[in-house]
Amino acid sequence: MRATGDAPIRTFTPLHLYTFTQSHMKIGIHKLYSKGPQEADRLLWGRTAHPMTRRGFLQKSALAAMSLALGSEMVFAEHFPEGMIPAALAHTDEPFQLPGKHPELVVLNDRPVNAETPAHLLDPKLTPADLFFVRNNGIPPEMEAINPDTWTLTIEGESARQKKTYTLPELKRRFENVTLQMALECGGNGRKEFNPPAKGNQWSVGAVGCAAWTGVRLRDVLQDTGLKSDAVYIGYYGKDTHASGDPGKEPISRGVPLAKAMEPETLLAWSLNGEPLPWLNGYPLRLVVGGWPASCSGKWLERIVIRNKVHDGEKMGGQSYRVPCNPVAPGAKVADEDMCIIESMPVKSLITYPRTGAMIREGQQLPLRGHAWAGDLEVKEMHVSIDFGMSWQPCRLERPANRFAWQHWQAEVSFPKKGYYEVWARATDTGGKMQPMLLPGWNPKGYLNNACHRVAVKVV
Ligand SMILES: Nc1nc2c(c(=O)[nH]1)N[C@H]1C(S)=C(S)[C@@H](COP(=O)(O)O)O[C@H]1N2
Ligand SMILES: [Mo]
Repeated sequence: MRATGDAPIRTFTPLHLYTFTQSHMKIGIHKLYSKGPQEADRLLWGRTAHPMTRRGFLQKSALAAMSLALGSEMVFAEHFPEGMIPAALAHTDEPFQLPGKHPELVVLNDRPVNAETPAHLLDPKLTPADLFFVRNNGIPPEMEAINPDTWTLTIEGESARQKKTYTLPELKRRFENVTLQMALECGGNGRKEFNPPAKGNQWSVGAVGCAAWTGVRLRDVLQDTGLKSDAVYIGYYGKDTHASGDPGKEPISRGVPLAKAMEPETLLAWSLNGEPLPWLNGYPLRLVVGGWPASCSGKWLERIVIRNKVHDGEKMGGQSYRVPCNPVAPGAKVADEDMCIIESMPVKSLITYPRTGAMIREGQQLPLRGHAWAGDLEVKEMHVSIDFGMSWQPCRLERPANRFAWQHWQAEVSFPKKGYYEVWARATDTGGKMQPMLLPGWNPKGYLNNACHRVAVKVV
């Protein structure tokens, strides 16, 4: 699903676009195999090795994926050793492609998989499935082991009136189906810019996307199970497994206060842009919690617990998805008890056209566009600057399709003379908060960087 209405990029072919600042960090096949051959097999081909022989059994789908890459069927595939790069591919170091994902997604890490979308590929009004970023804390369940017809979701917990299990077809049949556009952004999006650097995935600006999600309201299902009067929080559990292989450990199990869970937009979703969820984005069922860190939106969702206290699952405590309750100096150590759970995400925007490095002729106007979002709030105003924030020009800003959808903006700018410029974009939310021009408050884990997005432009 590409952008609706005006055709993106093509409209502007008179522009000569080239890239002089982009460095695409991608992982080649050798690096991938050197880091973990079994994992590489699994990631590239969906192959899992036989635990005893380390050979043999190659699933049909893995065989198909390999055949596709090699251009013909590998005839003795059952004897091809596990963790070995097919010779036909071994002479190249082509960046590998994630299953179901666009080749230009920037892979930051493959164990677990983390990949972000370059800003210019976020230009469509809704982010296409193959371009939707991926943030995995563990190892996803094997695609082959997932059957959407028998998939179940169990609701339980100390504050549930009963324990109840629903199959996915039952959820679809029994509760009202809703489709909403909602943006998801990783709490660590923009971490790359913090100084001193914060550990974790070095996201640039692309750990965000906005899709049309179809599902049922979590509220309807929780009410069907029944809540005790002391219920205050929910927590999720997914079918993915801990990267260490330890079955006793959860990769992540986060949650939200009951009030957020009960909002009419909080969904149990099985579809993204009208298609089943992509495997890496939680197929066949996930939570979608608008406006809050995407870590609240559990993937491969199997179980929800209704809690009588703040959920204490993996990555709820310590310093995970928390920021200092009060501002701290860059580099400061902050005690766990002085860290507060991130709730609404801050106001933010992206320039999705042109891509950075755009080159235009002197005297030409440059059309600009992008999206803006503001957590639980709405974006009220959008501005751009070509003089490093000395003056700001207002943009046209659309209303969101529904609460939690990102909003589209457009503008045209002209430049006084030939030379190098940067376009900076700044959104303001309905509470009057603006994006900071450089960096917001430093925090130990590098969350919530909502600094202005900027692109380079040359006028020649
Ligand atoms: N089960 C499960 N759910 C999960 C995660 C995960 O690793 N496992 N990652 C979370 C985090 S940190 C983010 S940012 C979003 C990313 O969603 P996406 O991969 O569909 O973009 O999923 C969240 N839900
Ligand atoms: Mo995240």
